[in-house]
Amino acid sequence: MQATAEAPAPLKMDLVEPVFPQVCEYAGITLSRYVLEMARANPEQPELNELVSVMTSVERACKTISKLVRTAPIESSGLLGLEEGGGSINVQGEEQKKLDVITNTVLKNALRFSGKMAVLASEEEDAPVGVPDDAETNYNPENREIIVEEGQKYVAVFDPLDGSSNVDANIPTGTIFGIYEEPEGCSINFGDDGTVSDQDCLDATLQSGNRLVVAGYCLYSAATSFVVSFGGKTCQGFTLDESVGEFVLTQPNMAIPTRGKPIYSLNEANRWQWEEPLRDYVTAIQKGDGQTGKQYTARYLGSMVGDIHRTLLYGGIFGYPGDTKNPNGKLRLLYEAAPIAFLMEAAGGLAVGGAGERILDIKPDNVHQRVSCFFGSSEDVEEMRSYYK
Ligand code: AHM
Ligand code: MG
Repeated sequence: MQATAEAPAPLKMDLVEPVFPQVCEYAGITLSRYVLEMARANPEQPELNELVSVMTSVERACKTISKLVRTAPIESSGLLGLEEGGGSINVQGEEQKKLDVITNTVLKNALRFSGKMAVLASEEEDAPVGVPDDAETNYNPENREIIVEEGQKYVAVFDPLDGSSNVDANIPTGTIFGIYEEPEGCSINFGDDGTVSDQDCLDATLQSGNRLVVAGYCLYSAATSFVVSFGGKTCQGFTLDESVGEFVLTQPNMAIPTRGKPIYSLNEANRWQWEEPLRDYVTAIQKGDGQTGKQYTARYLGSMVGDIHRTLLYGGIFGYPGDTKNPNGKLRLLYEAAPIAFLMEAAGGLAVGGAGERILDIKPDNVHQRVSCFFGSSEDVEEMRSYYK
């Protein structure tokens, strides 16, 4: 059984994976080397060289956020608790933590100064923000011939600290990011004062996940893990070696088991608001009456990046379904569900919405749009969908 009826749209890039015939026995394969080799392995895609600086910025921001999250519980750091003592609310009506705001600034600045960004959209920003190219002003003040070439520009979407409501209790959190190319024919027009029209930014930002060129997450837990897919064909896992401050390849070519460990991961407090087929599925796997005959166990952190990391490694199913109170669930399509769906499919898993549609094929209508979603081992996700037939 297929979870989606129509043939999915192809991915944006078809990349040759880098090979590593020689590996330094002391340093291993670092994330920086992987990204550089990816550009060398695909010389016919020169824009990958520009993605190198974008990825360097994301990597640096994640290392900084990892350090901030780790030191936050130390009282003198003053990083825990709510922004402005609790009065600060983001555009989605949620209270902002101090760390939500700080980590948003860290990631935003890192990306802005990569010089490759056209637009940035974040869970913590009301609307996408344009990034004016300041190269000419900074390096060509006398209006001489342009010395800094304009290259491919990118659109970044991110959730700087997903699961931040857990952070005071030292429960894992994560950064989720996705990088799109600026759409063809799109030119973001900056006014004399450097402002950009909301519509220009929106048009560049509202792309479906199958247009992603890179997506990934960084999990801040007992170790800091960075999982990334270039092009959506493979999924690579790195771990931060804190002694040298480098991400090292520890889980090459991550592949989610077709049928996972018997684990389901859902906020079951919402069970009585779920659709009946979903309730029936969960009841069946709890009793050992599902296709495997095994009794499933529940694992739910309430912090998606941690739940997704476990699901990628062990398999099973994770979801945040819509319910009668919130028909589209809780998770945001653009900067939460789509980047995770990109990784999940790259690892051989499935990522579907509430009607069984492929999440990567859903085109967002607005930046903070929510989507009912399920991710996991293909056989587990298909078994769940079979209850809807
Ligand atoms: P956030 O973006 O405000 O941090 O919320 C997203 C988080 C996810 O990490 C997690 O899967 C979900 O919220 C948990 O929500 P709930 O507490 O309703 O189960
Ligand atoms: Mg979030």
